[in-house]
Amino acid sequence: ADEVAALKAEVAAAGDAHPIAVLLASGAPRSKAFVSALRKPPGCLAVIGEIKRRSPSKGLISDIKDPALLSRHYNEAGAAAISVLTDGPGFGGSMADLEAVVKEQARKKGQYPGPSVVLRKEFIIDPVQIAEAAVAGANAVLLIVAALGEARTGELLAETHRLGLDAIVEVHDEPELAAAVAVGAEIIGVNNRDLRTFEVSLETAERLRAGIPEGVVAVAESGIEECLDAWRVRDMGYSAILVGEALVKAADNSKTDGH
Ligand code: IGP
Repeated sequence: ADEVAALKAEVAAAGDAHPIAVLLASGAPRSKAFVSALRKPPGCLAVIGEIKRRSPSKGLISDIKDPALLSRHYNEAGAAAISVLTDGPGFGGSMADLEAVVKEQARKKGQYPGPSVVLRKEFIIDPVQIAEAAVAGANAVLLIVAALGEARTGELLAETHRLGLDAIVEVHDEPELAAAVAVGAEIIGVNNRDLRTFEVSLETAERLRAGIPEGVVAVAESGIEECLDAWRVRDMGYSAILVGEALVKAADNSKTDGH
């Protein structure tokens, strides 16, 4: 909340010309690039690779020297999208990480098959953070129903679309799923990790799958450690997975691109 207040003050001090102020005033057309990247035919799975340095439950995951290089490795391995944690206190991320990954995605455009789309992973509570994500070049944000409640999730989803971005609406139980459906989420992420207890179980994804309407992109998040886990959620009918720790740890993060 302090960071949001600071960002708002910064934008206000810069006046109407600040790119975030301009975007908030005028909105932007939607490309739907992110949602399109995650839509897969049955039997196929889109992978969202996450740049995750640390977490409250695991502590240090990896000392990532070069987030742009890691995102390129994800692309080379066939990822459909990149998720970048920008939360500093809990996850060691930053807007600089997001900007580095966006820049790399723009640079590599055309070098690999597949899309170059980026999710800003942050505890979003205010439209100014969504505008900040858009100005930084992200294609989507995360909206967590457990933190926002149904009404606020709906408001922020409308703002996300007005600002030209897509949103993953995150749920981890039946009432939250009902709220996500009620507000018209186009992408629903089922988090297998309970953010309060940190307990992880793929049974959450299994239990909630039937409640995700046809036409909505179903994403299984957290706790996917090996191929068998991915195949399990694919067979439940998910079209995408969001993987952090397992992919971060599979890469050699000690190197930089040499720039
Ligand atoms: C990735 P894992 O278990 O593969 O590292 O999880 C991702 O799902 C997790 O980072 C996540 C998250 C969140 C982090 C899901 N929802 C909300 C912060 C906030």
